[in-house]
Amino acid sequence: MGWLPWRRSSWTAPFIRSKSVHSVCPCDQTRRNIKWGLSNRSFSGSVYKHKSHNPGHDEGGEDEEDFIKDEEVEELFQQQRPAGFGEEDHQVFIVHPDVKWGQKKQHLTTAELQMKEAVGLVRTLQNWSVVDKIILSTKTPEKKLIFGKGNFQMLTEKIRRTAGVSAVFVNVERLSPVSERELQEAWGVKVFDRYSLVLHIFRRNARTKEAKLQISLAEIPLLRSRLRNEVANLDQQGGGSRYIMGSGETLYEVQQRLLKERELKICSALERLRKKRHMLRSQRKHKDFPIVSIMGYTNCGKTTLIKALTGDVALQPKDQLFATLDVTVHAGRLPSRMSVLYVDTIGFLSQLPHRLIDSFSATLEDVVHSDLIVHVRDISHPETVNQKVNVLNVLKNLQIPERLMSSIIEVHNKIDLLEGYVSPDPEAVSISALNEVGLDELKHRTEESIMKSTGKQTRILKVDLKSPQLGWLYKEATVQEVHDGDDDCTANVKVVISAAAYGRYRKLFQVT
Ligand SMILES: Nc1nc2c(ncn2[C@@H]2O[C@H](COP(=O)(O)OP(=O)(O)OP(=O)(O)O)[C@@H](O)[C@H]2O)c(=O)[nH]1
Ligand SMILES: [Mg+2]
Repeated sequence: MGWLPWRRSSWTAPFIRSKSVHSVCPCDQTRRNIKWGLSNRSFSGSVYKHKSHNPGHDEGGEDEEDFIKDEEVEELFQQQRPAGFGEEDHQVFIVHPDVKWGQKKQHLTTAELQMKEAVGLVRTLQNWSVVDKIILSTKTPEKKLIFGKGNFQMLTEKIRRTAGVSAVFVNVERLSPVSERELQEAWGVKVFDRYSLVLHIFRRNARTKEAKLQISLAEIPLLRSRLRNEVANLDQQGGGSRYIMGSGETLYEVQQRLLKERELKICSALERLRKKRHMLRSQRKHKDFPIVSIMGYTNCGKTTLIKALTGDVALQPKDQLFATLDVTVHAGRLPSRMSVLYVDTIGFLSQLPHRLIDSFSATLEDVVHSDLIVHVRDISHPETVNQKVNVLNVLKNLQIPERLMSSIIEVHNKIDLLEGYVSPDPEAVSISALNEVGLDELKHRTEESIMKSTGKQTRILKVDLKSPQLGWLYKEATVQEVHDGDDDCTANVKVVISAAAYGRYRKLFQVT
């Protein structure tokens, strides 16, 4: 699914939300059609490369170069930004509406923890700061001004009296265009909600073409809101809904049409990236590497863990929310010497507006095709239980097959921060990714699970050294040991091999 230096002390609860991830993007149907045609080893965010027995990591990108040009993506990314999405820095006043009753009440957390998270989100943006904050109760969160009359007046006075405020962050999922406009008018500064703030963070952290396009797509609803507000303003001056002479369209309709065209352009560019990956995959010979998806709440230590498991120096864990915005693949080895591919994924966050998740869910769709999911938890986090619930809800909504859901390995990370930590769940693996503690057990558990899910087996094969059998096994399976056979021309070879590869071996070399 990254951003500002994330202070551990001021930590908060990030986010994935239990919401269907199937998106409303107009190119969805095309995407689905393409998806059905894909091999079962597809990864939207990345293409993996096989380098003999030392496959490296790959962040996807270079191979798609000629398919969609940087300039084309940059144009879409830079051309139209929602208001307030420039490079400017803000001094932010945070307002957290505390809903005490009704459907919108949050049951698994507290207003204080949610405020901490809000502070963390703002601080994730470099050079942004929090000038003041307030938790204010409301019985009418659905109303335009969110608060009752008295509280709203008090809040407005407080904001206007606070020196240096350049923006207000209202810690709700999404403000309606009308609310946004009226709050901006009342407070005289830019107003952000979670959707726009998180998108802002995404925008600053986006590096790859796919991330940039996904962000541009997620920004479309903000552009629509802005348009609606602009037209409302123009109408007040008697302008927006008039027909443009000779066109039969109003200004609003023209701008809406342009936005729709932009949306389709972005969808088509995303589709081209996917098609290209599909093509590249089909061109490569299928390699039998098991795939392990590393998932979890943002900042729980996914990237740190993969770095520790693979020694991949290119990986850069950061004390930031949403440091990883793209799915990347990294090769490592299990105790039997079997090569395995670890997939680093975008972190989850609770109460993230579903349209945002929709845009990024494509990067998670392919997790469905992995052989194992490792769920990493920051066990030192005050909201660790809430985070687990969020992550599992999202996984359910991704329609992960039951075989994967039931074999998830839960990892309790950052145990170095909790003295003498003993997991209450005997099935969980306790580790410190940072200090590389507990990784051997994790690798053994991973291997055990993969052997089960892939049907791989350890076999001892009698190999004819005059034939290319041994070379083939080195390429297609994991050779663990080679011992002299009964004569000079044979060897006994211990391999880990899948049922499919063993079938191919027997057919190719006519072994019974
Ligand atoms: N103390 C401690 N810190 C850790 C451990 N593992 C990771 N961290 C720190 O936690 C922060 C986040 O680590 P990342 O690996 O970037 O987390 P992530 O889950 O990939 O985060 P996103 O990509 O933003 O979702 C970094 O500052 C890490 O150094 C650990 O075992 N102990
Ligand atoms: Mg990461």
